[in-house]
Amino acid sequence: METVFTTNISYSGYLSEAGLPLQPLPEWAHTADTLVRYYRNMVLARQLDNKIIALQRTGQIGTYASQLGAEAIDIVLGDLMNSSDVLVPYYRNHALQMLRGLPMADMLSYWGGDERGNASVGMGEDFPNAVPIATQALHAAGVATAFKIRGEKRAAVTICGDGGTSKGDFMEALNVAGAWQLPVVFIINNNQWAISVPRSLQCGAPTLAQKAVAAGIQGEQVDGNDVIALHESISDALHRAREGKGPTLIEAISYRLSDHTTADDATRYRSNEELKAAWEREPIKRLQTFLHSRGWWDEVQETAWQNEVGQIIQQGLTEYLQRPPQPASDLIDFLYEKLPDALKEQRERLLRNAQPGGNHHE
Ligand SMILES: Cc1ncc(C[n+]2csc(CCOP(=O)(O)OP(=O)(O)O)c2C)c(N)n1
Ligand SMILES: [Mg+2]
Repeated sequence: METVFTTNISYSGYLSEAGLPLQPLPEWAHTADTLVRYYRNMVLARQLDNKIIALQRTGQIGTYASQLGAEAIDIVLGDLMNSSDVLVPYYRNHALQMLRGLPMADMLSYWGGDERGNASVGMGEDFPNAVPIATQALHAAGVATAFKIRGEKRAAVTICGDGGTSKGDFMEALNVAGAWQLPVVFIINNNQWAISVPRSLQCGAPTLAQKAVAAGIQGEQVDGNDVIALHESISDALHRAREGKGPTLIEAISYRLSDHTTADDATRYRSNEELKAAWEREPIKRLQTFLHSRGWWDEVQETAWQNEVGQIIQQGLTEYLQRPPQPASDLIDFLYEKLPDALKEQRERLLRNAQPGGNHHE
């Protein structure tokens, strides 16, 4: 018997949980600029996330999927993707969408139940949120196919959760990306839970990254709480895609520090000990410790930035809350090119019964 194929899956990390370098850092991490920007963006993402949950609790926004614990993945992707690349996100990428141009008020509108927030001009050619699990992986493969046919140096980037990797769509997308060597980067936000299903029950393989191997794609694991490791992996993958060197699958190991959504109560299925241990690994504190140790960030800057972030959020929030609600006729208006008679009548009735001012935020 001979071995016809073997492979290895790498795992990379640069900063320990305590914010100490685990290995020599890449050149760009020897200066403050990029890392301080990452830090500031993560702090903004987290404060905004907290604020949105408070809005949901007071009935001012709908069911919301928190990003708590996944900030590093979004922030680094947002920095490294070119505006000409295309993002095909899932429902946990608010910070990334905003870094790519989605105005905060539009993002809030979407989560407030107004679909117009999901069709924002700020999104450029990026795709809207995908709620059906893993369908976006195939959309990204389609986008990447177009880039390849046109000979454009652009990358399609798509993200899904650990649970999403069990869907046929995900495997189909990997397969076509490998077969056609498409310029696409697949990111798994492996936050250890798919609602109440733990990673251990999700898949029998020791890594999710190895799913790439069956498709002829490079697959790797990276510490998803470590902005330096993420930066290295993602910039390589984007470069490879744009240069026609093929797709990459990156499994970013993170942890969902929140409930699945505001409609969930994770205390019913996961232990406090596990959550407590995960807080020790979260991405913001460790980068803050590292920045402090280099003298690149201090308490004065922290206070100033926290205040500024508060104002930025307040501005977006005010804009959102002041928006007039969607006309009730929108329920019907985009369904047909030519409206059937029965719906015409219903449309009239909807408009007649619509409350002036609406009840959007109540
Ligand atoms: C096709 C489909 N099936 C089921 C659901 C219901 N659902 C919403 S989120 C979710 C779990 C997803 O977990 P994971 O992929 O790990 O992503 P996470 O939410 O943890 O980021 C499920 C099953 C759905 N949205 N779409
Ligand atoms: Mg998950």
